[in-house]
Amino acid sequence: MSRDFHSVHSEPSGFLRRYVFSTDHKVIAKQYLALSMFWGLFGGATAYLIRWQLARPEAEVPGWGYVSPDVYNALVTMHGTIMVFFVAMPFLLAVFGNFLIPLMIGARDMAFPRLNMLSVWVFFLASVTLLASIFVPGGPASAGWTGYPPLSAKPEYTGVDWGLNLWILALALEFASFLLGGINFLTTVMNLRAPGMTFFRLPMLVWMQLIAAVVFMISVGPLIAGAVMLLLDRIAGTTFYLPEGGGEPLLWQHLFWFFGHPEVYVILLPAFGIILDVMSVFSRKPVFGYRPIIYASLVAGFLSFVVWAHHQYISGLDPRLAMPFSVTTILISVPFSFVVFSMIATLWGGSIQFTTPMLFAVGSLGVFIFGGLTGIFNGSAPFDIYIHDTYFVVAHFHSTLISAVFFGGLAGLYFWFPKMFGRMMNETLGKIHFWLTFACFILVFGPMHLLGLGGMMRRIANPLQYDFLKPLEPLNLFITIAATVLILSQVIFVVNFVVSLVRGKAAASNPWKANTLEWATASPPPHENFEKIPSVYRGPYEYSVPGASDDWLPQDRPLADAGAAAR
Ligand code: HEM
Ligand SMILES: [Cu+2]
Repeated sequence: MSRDFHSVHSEPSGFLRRYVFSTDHKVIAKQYLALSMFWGLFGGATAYLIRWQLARPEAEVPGWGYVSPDVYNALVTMHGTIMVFFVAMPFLLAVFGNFLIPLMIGARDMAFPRLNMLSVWVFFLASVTLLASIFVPGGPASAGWTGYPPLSAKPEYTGVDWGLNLWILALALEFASFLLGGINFLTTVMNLRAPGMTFFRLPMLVWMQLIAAVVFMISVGPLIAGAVMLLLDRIAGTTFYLPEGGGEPLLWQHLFWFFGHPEVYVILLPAFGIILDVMSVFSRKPVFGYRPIIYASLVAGFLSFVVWAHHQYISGLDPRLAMPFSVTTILISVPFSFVVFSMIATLWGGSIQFTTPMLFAVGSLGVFIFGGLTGIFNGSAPFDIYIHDTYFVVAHFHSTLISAVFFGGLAGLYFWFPKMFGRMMNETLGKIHFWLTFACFILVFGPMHLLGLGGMMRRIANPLQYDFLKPLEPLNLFITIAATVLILSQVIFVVNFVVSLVRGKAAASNPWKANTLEWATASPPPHENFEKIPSVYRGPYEYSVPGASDDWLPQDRPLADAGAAAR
């Protein structure tokens, strides 16, 4: 465990060292926030184009023009890639992990601050590479965010040449960036905890970031190897994935989903950490089942490595393999159900305060239950044969991903905004933002299941080409209108964010009366975080302790002044 082994350094004074090439974890978190917000707007714009194309396939998209099938494929590919790798991961892992881990464990910074700076700059490079891929001749990647060969393995098949090569390169850089981040997260929590901060006194958010980092680091290796082989097939004439040269297209699917399914939990777990922390604060109750949640998440993390082929039930997989993968997939819902149960039990009987962060946290739980339930159906091979590659699956994965990224991530941003920027956000605008987002979410993704059951396949630019899909067109229009309102409601958030940044009410150091260490220092925290490294006396969730004078008991408050009757 670390000591206060160096005196506080003063903040670097030059603009470049302070804001651009900073090694301060808080500045790095904000750089990631800026990048993920940029990509969030970009990803939202692609969603808008995709949806209007589907609403009126043979008309021009309002504000854009005609979308050809090639462009449509590129839009879907970029949308998926951006949302998963350039919004969800930087937002949920890099922003919250970087900002909160050192603060929550009582450290002055990450274990490797320069490596941390390298990680954000590698991510910046990945972003530039992905942006550049849009402008090269042939256009950007258009083989889906999953990049399945043989489609992706030969430029002739899509007409996309360097666009897809750069897509692979951008992803490789993104992975490198998150590997650097993961090493830092792990080392920091192992070595830099303040005196008294044992592993079972860590806030949920820290635990979830740790498990996510480990799952990411274990799963991504094979995919990197796979991506190198894909690139070689494209530019060096190898045939790893091309049947005509003895290659095996299915190999990619295995490598992709061996990474891809754990990746879902890499996104989900940090969101769980946020939600559990927020719920505990605003129901003034301890998290229900702190240790069992940690064990359940470890079990889920482990199981996530043995479910991947549930994405491949109709790929020609041996039916004798489909059954074991159905079983593991349905098994994994057990630890997740436990976490969901714990969230509900945390709320149960609490003095709930429906602040904006709490609304988003509870909304996230609701949406996750909704999306998780259809996951059980998808996981069983006999059902999946019917709905595979339809809008039912699109509705399912958006429910789980939006639960994590939109609702979970925004709960965290509204909650920690005062700590990050020293100002409060506007509650009224926050609540309007929540209710519009929640209502529109249901209107978009509820009916989308019906499109899938009606047989509408994903990744088609013009459903009207099929007679049996024509009756679904009014439903498509309805969903598109709701999606447009959903996207526009995010303007309320952007306005609230920007205005609060410059004119929000000044935030106290602990505006929500929370226990964890980040609230024990100023808002925003000074360079190197704490005047003096705090000592930790208890777990993170001592709310409403019987007999205590206040209904909260910060982790760093010695017992003597915690009220005579406190434990
Ligand atoms: C404003 C909200 C959103 C809307 C209206 C929306 C809409 C869509 C649509 C219409 C598709 C095309 C489905 C297809 O034809 O296969 C799609 C694909 C996809 N979306 Fe979203 N989306 C939204 C937000 C998100 C978020 C937040 C994420 C993830 C964090 C996400 C991840 C994906 C992925 C991975 C795909 C699959 C891309 C592919 O098939 O290659 N989306 N989305
Ligand atoms: Cu999966």
